[in-house]
Amino acid sequence: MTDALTTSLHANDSALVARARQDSLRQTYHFTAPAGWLNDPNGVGERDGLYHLFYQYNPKGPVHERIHWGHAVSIDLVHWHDRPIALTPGEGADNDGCWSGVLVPGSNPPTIVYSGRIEGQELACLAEGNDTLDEWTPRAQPIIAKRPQGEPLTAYRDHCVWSENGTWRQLIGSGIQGRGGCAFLYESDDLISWSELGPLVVGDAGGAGDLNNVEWTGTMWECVDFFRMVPGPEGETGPPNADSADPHVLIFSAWHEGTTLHSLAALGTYDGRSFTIDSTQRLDFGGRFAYAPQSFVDSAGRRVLWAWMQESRPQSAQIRAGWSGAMTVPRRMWLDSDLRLCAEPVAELRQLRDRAVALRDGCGPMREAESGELIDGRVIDMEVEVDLPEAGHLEILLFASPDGTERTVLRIERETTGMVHLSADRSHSTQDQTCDVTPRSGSFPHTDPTLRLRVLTDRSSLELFTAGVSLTTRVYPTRKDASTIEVNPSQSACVKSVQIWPMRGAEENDRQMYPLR
Ligand code: DQQ
Repeated sequence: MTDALTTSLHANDSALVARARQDSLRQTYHFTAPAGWLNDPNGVGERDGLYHLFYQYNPKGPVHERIHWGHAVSIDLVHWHDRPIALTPGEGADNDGCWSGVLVPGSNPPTIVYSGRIEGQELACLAEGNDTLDEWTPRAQPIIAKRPQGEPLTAYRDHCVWSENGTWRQLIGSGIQGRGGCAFLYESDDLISWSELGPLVVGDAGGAGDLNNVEWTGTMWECVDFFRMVPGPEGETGPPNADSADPHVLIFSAWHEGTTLHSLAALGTYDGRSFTIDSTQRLDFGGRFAYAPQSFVDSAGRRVLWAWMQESRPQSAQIRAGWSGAMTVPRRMWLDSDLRLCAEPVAELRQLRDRAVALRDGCGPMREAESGELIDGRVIDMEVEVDLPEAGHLEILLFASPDGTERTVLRIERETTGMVHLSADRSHSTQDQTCDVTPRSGSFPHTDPTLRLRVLTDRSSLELFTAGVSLTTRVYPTRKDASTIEVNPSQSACVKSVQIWPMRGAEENDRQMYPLR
């Protein structure tokens, strides 16, 4: 299609982009689609010094329909440049959508394995790309023609592909009815013909299905991501390897009958045929707000992960806004010595920090207004160091109007049990009664009295990191003045330092729904 024709065909697209840009709740330094709908990160990777982020994308509007693969590239994980849409639903097995998948690490030609959707079901499909990863040719037929035959499945989609001892291996997320979520293992010499090796692991759906249980593993596992990781802050990480005694991690997103619950990480041992789970942990205390994560290892050896920050306002509001869905900031992942999977924002994010504003040190409450500098607290990076004795706590008010009627409260409390409790109270985060404002919380073991907190706000998103733990959520303040920050320690707590950096936006100008080469 010529550029002129493309431009006229998509005359309304610029209106959608303009509408999304006008929304004062749209992120400024987190990755979002030009407008329309975004969900899972897909095909994340680094090739020839360039980072690639593909993603579930509907360029027609902010609803989950006929999903394409959007594509953007970056040299620093922070500034992204749109590339042409990589996958578009076609005539064959992906007629109704190109659902999640991966850019196969080390594939040549570059290869995407994804879930083609047709008539309400998904099958494994494959597309081959050119050197720049801008042009993709999908194969007409699925590479695995049928779901595993045997016990009835709840669903079957999403892929993790790696090379192990000279062969390709693949996991496909699924669930066995009446038993639990699972991942099926396959093997191939050429990425095209695959033999089924059976389930790698089957979870325990535990019967009833308590949607409020933040650790429930669901009846289906979406977006499986499987890798090997050596414990330690700089521990080596790579694809699964049955010859290694290193811990293996299986990240999956627990799903039940259409409800996206939360992402979990299972730690255990891999013997080439099966994965024995020793422990399961929450990936993020925000639950569904850090959903469908996918990670890759970059050329520096870091494991970097993104997740989809779902919306918490109704679909009608998303349609009015012209956009839906953002990525978390890219997170560096590592395993601590207790085999807890940890996360922190990648160091590159700091380049977006504007001049720092420091609040006075001390033990009483403090407001950012006291610093004498006006900060828009809706788009900040903040570091707080606090000494919290047992039963001491700290509250950080964010997105707060000066009269306090709108506010989101992060609370960090040291319990007497050696645990630290994190919570986000969103009950007063907006006056828009249609938004979901249920609280988010979780506890983790931590005995050091000093806690270092990192808080990132970006207009309608909030990410808290401390000691490798994360809590991600969304908020939709309605008041224009809901931009102040307050730090309130309990009497026994002492704030050692508070630094706030207004963040510069990272989005490029003139984005298009159908980016041209
Ligand atoms: N999103 C994709 C699926 C995946 C789900 C469809 C997870 O492939 O299971 O957009 O959010």
